[in-house]
Amino acid sequence: MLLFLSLVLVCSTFAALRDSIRRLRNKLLIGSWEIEHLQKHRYFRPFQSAASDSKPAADTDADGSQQSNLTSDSSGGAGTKTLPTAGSLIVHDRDCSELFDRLSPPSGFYRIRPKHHQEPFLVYCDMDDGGGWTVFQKRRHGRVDFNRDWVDYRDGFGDFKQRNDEFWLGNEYIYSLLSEGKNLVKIDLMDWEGEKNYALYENFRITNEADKYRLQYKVYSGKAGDALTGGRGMVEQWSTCLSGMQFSTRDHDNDRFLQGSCAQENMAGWWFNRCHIANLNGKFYRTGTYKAEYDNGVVWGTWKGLWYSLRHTTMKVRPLTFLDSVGSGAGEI
Ligand SMILES: [Ca+2]
Repeated sequence: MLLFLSLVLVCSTFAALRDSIRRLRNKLLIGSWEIEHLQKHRYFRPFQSAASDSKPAADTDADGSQQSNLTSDSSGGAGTKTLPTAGSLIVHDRDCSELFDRLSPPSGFYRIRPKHHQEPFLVYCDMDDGGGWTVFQKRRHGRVDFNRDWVDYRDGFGDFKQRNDEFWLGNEYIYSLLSEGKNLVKIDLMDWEGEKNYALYENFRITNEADKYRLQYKVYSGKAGDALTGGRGMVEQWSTCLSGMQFSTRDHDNDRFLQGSCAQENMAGWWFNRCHIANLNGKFYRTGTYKAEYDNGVVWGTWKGLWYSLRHTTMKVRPLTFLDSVGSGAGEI
C-alpha cells in the first residue's frame, strides 16, 4: 500500500514537472516570436557605400518623373550609430510596415526593397486602417484594363501616382513581398451602395514564375466569406478553390478547366481552377449587378454572388507580427 502511494506521488510530481516544462517552452516560443517582431520592425537597413556621390537611379521613374521618396532623418535611426554622408540619405524599407514603424508617414506611394539584391520599386502604402499595409492590387473606377497578357501581370501595370489609381503591382514584385510567408493579406471590398466588407488570409504567398506564381494561403477570417477557397460546399470547392492554383492570363492557360481558358472567359489574369467564385481582376461593370455570358465581373462570390461586380477592391499585405494600434476591420479603402 505504501509502495502504491509512493508511486502515485512520484507520478503526480512528474506530471507537474511536465506541465511546468510545457509552460516554460511556451514562454520561450512567445519570447522568440517577440524578438522576431522587434528585429523585423526596428531593423534599420545599412546605408550604401559612402563613396556614392550620385543620386540613386531608382529615385526617378522610367518616364523620368520624380517620386516622393522619404529621406531618413537623424532621429529615425533606432540603434544606429553611423549617420549617412550626403548622397546616400535614401533609405529603402523592406515594406510599408517598416516605413510605418520608422517614420509613420501618411498613405501614399513610396519606394521599398523587400530583398537586398533587388532594385527598389514603387508601391502604394496604406498607412490608415492600422497602418503599414503594402498594397498590391487596387480597383476604383475601371479606367485601367485588367485583361492583359502574362508579361504585364508579371511586371505590373496601372497608374502609380494618385490615391485612387488602379494597378496590379506585378507578380514578380508580389512574389518578393510575400516570399517570407509570415504575413497577413487583407482584401478590402466595397459595393456600389458604399457598403464595405473584408477578408483576411494568413501566410498568403505565391511561388515563383517557374511554378507560375501558384497561390498558397492558410487561415481565413473576416466577414466577406472565404471566396478564395470557394465557399463552404465541398462540391463548389472542388471546382473553385484557388489554393494551390497557378496564375493564368489570356495568353497563358494554367487552370484546371480542360475545355477552355478561364482567363479568357473572365477577361482577367488571376488564379483559376474551373474557374472561380472570387476574381478581383475581372471586368469592371459600373452597375453592380450585371448580365453576361460568363461570370466575369469583379467578383467576391461569398459576399455578393457571381453576378455582382464590385466597385472598390484592395489587396494589401503586412507582416503577421505587426502590432496594430487600432485594430483593422472594415476601415477606409
Ligand atoms: Ca484551361
